Amino acid sequence: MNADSNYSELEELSRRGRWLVLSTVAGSGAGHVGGPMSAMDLLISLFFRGMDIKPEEPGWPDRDRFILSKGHAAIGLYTVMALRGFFPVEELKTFDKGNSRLQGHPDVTKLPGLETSTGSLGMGLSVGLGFALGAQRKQQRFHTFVMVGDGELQEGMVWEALHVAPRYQLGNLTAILDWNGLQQFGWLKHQDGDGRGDRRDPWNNVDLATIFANLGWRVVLIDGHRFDEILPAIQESKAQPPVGRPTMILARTLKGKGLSFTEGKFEWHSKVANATELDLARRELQIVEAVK
Ligand SMILES: Cc1ncc(C[n+]2csc(CCOP(=O)(O)OP(=O)(O)O)c2C)c(N)n1
Ligand SMILES: [Mg+2]
Repeated sequence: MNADSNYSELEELSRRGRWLVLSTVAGSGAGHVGGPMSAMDLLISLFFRGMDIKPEEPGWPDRDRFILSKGHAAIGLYTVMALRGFFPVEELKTFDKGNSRLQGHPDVTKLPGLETSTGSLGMGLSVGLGFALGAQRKQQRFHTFVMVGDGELQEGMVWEALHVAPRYQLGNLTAILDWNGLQQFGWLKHQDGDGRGDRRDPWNNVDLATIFANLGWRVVLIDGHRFDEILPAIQESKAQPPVGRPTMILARTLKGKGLSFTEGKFEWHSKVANATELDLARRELQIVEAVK
């Protein structure tokens, strides 16, 4: 996976995170798996290395901001926040219950540590742009990170933010595209003239790096599962002058990353693991403790 073994702690956290995603969704009987798995290494990198945060003081004014614009991957974010100490890992068992702080999609009114509510795709980058613009105007030094899905990138509002952020010279803003090549459903075989338009992956063979660069973004293309590429990309983003080019990290990822039966399978976008799958996952992720 990674070229050297300096990242064993992060790899261990990612394995544990992936296990908690799968087992928590199984426990609650509903939720998303594929998107949280593709984002896990990026989230672990942000919360355990990249961002300046204080889990014991989630409202710390100087904290770096993170927005999970692809809010359906909430269980991935909650898992990483729990592992980082924002709340007890045990609380993950309440995921998606009516009175839980851990709603199926992030609810900023419920859980300290969230910066905004998401779930309706398309809005997070605009919110992050507002945070970054406010910080720039008030000369606050925090950095804002926004994770966007590649399916989400089809939402028009994302492109408004993509267009505007460089014009405000928001060097304190970083977008991370979780470019896993899949969305909610698979890609139907394309047939010309079937009257339904082109049904293939809309970003396949699209040179997004050039498009974003031409809009004025500083573009970094990485493997979103290699810590030796993720961590420098995050650090270099934060090192940008706050009045400068915003950064777009194009992270190539694998939906369902980490498990033989979920990798690259759109069916695992939102699916509940059965007992056999949980057993297999425990072995593949090298989870030793007995879990529910
Ligand atoms: C505005 C809006 N339209 C549709 C949905 C339903 N929806 C939830 S996830 C999803 C697919 C998202 O794909 P992508 O952004 O690629 O996420 P990932 O592959 O990382 O799971 C859709 C269509 C939604 N949440 N919001
Ligand atoms: Mg996707």
